[in-house]
Amino acid sequence: MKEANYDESLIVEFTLPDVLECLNGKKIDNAFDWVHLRRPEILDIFKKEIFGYLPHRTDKTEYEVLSVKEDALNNTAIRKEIRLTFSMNNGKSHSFVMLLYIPKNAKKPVPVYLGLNFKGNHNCTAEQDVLMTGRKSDGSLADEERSSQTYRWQFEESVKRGFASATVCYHDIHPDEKEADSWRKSIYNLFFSAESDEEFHTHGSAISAWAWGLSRMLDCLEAEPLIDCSKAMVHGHSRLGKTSLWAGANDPRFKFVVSNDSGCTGAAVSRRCIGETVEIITHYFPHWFVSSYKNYANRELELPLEQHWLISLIAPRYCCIASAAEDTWADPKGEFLSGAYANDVYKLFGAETYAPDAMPGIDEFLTSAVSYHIRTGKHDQNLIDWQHYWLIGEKVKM
Ligand code: GTR
Repeated sequence: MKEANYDESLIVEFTLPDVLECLNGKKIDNAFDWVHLRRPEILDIFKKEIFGYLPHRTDKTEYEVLSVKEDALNNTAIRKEIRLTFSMNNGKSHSFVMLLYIPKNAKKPVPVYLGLNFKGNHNCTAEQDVLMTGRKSDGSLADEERSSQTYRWQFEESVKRGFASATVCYHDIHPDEKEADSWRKSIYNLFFSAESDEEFHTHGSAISAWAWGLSRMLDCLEAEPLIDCSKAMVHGHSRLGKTSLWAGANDPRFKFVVSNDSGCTGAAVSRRCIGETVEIITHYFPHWFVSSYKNYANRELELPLEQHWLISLIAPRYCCIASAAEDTWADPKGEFLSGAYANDVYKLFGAETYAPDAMPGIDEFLTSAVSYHIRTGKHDQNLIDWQHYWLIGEKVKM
């Protein structure tokens, strides 16, 4: 395997594939044609080449409120734990538990942040009586520790600012395991009668399963009277940042999409081959993508798409791309550039992103329809990132 390169001078010269040129050669110059002609084409290209197909809705969906706490987070929030159960007429079913905080003083429906977590709902909150979630395919908890990543979630500060916030552990939707048969413990198991694991991996991926889960969380929140689902905001860190972008591309109900340190096959421009590459990512994490994606290893210049196309699928909605200064593996500059290159599409709607030479200083927030920051520190999500997400959240509120 080729070692990761961090030297900009070694980038092989490339031209970007044209986001506005349809497969039949037609050049898009207005928002209507973008929405009806080019956007569906691009969504299909991403499905075929990288992320596969999202499952569709199940025959039956049930929501069971498992607990309600009226004085959560130091009496600032109402906390709910809700089990979402999905079943098919063939008798198969799958469920996961969502943790939800709603501002206690909400007088009218409030906007909501949704995100998946890595280590279980119990790990995201300081509250010790939250159900432990996040099971691997063998049924064991992925992480038994409580409260070690509360800084990534900032629940109390979010509710104080008038936002609800919800999370589910990603393992409970699709286990993050590279074994070829792990999809059989995922939500996909309800839909796929794939004879072989190979057939599944041709069409489905963990990232599509997780993106599907985010949309199902939003369906459930639509039944909550104190939540305004016309103001839903999806966020995700790293592999879950790739997922939030994919969820935002597929589900236009997400009015604000956050990519936190999503890097390779997230916000970063693949053709730059800085930090993680297609070869590296498909070697270590083959299950995140359809199996054919690995054929682009060391052939990034031949990709029939580029990652700014993914940001363009979110236009004209708000998108925030966040990088971290020490996260060179994710190629901060490449993440920034995708936002700039997506401007071709945003401007069809009269919205604007930013110029490719406008990279802001550390910890400065560049706010436009696509916003960007590069935070001090390492690959993570913390209070500084949230300060930017709340800023855009205030725009979504209006
Ligand atoms: C890394 C992977 C990245 C990123 C990260 C994460 O090891 O190479 O693409 O997604 O994992 O999800 O934490």
